[in-house]
Amino acid sequence: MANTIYVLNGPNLNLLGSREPEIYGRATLADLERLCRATAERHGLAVEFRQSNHEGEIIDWIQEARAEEAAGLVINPAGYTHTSVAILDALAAMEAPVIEVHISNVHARESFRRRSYVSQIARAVVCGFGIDGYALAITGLAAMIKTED
Ligand code: CA2
Repeated sequence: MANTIYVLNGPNLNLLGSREPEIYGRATLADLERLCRATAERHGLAVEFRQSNHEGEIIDWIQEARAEEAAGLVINPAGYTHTSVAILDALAAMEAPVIEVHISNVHARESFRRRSYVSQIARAVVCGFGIDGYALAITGLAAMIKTED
């Protein structure tokens, strides 16, 4: 899967576009998936796009990305960003680059959102650009993949 990247989304991101538009915007998860596919395609990459409300399922997908030798992984762990050592451990086992994305600027919100377990292993972190942050993350990841090829 040398040309495939995984884009993983954590809990409640299935609600995008339906609530809290002042924080998360009006785009839906389907809009986000289209944006990720279009951006990846421009860089010659295929996308496995997933969302789950379950920590274990996200960990299974991270392990799948590793087993399938994905070229890289973009993850918005949502609330698990701030709590999950298990997701950190799964990501730490990845050799391919991992990019952390947040739709909102987590540093301008409640103080608990400033701590991210995932940032410890992420090659880059993007936050505060709305869903455009995913396009920036994929573009940056594509450059890393190309350089490290
Ligand atoms: O800004 C982000 O992308 C977050 O990862 C989103 C998480 C939050 O816990 C993180 O601190 C920052 C929450 C995702 C919930 O998404 C919703 C979207 C629309 C309506 C309600 C929730």
